[in-house]
Amino acid sequence: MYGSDRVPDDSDRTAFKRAEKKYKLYYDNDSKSSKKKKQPKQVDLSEVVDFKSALASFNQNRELPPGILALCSDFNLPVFCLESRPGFYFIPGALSMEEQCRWVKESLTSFPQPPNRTNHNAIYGPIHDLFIAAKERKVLVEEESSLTGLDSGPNLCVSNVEAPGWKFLEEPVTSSKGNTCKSISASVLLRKLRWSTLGLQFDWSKRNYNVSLPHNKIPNALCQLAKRMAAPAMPMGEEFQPEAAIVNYFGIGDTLGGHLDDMEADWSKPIVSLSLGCKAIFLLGGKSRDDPPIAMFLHSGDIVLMAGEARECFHGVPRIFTDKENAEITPLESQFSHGDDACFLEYIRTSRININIRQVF
Ligand SMILES: O=C(O)CCC(=O)C(=O)O
Repeated sequence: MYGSDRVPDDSDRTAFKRAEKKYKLYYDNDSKSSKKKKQPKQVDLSEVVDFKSALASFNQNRELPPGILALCSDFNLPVFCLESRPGFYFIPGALSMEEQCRWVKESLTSFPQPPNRTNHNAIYGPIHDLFIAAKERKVLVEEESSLTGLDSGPNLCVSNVEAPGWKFLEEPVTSSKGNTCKSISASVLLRKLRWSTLGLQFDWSKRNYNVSLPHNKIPNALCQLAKRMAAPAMPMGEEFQPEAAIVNYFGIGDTLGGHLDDMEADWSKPIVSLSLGCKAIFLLGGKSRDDPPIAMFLHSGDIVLMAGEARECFHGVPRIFTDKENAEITPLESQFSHGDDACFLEYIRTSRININIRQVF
């Protein structure tokens, strides 16, 4: 087929791609053209594993759907495994509502703070206090070089020869030449936040950890949580040392394509992955993209561990549900619906946050 301009059909795709396409958010064509709000296309979710209902049935009568096993351990929460994917563990509802609120807040306020890097670094350099700036409806404005701004009037963009960059201001400003300085609102930047990295910094361009980049240690409380939750994946009682974390932020229509996390030295150590906010579909494939993946729901408060053989399995997130009926975040919304928390509420009701914690060496 080389050189042909035939449009690829489903049979050309890997099993993983086909599943991504099946669950991805599409809109009904009809509703697009009408003035009515776009309606998401209906998806058949009957094959999506729901560990929340598996837990309910397990608690009621010790019964589990075929292929799902309950881990026997002295861990203080029910832990489920998949017969066909050794090394994969699912802890439904592992985080209390207080813990979920805490990590949502930290993910938006302290985790994107320099020296932690975010997807915005490449364009804007380090940005401080993005969430506060968004709350205060500020705009990020490009500073004009002092050479052009030296004898300008009071409207000039802030000059700084040493480190021209970007700065939060109350409103867009006019440059010395009378042009409006480049600017973007903080709330748009917050919406466009896709990832931040904690601890050892991951360099996406080189796909490795760059130990020479300035970094802080992973906050102690997150470290302790990850150590505690990693225990079911380490039955010999080994220690899990959290050294790096990637925080993924998902808005409406965002996805995370199928991939492997293969830059860590010791794959026997788990990746501890926390879900917060809107419900999502997680695809757990096999060692080849041609292996049909298992689809499962991730709810706010769930924890997934991937260790050993499961580290070699392709995985991704093709869908988050932001509509009221499917997002399943009413309890979290109520937690955030008082006083000073309205900004968190506004963000999380159409978003999902994933924090995945890793031992690198
Ligand atoms: O968002 C998730 O639950 C999965 C994240 C993930 O696979 C990753 O960051 O490598």
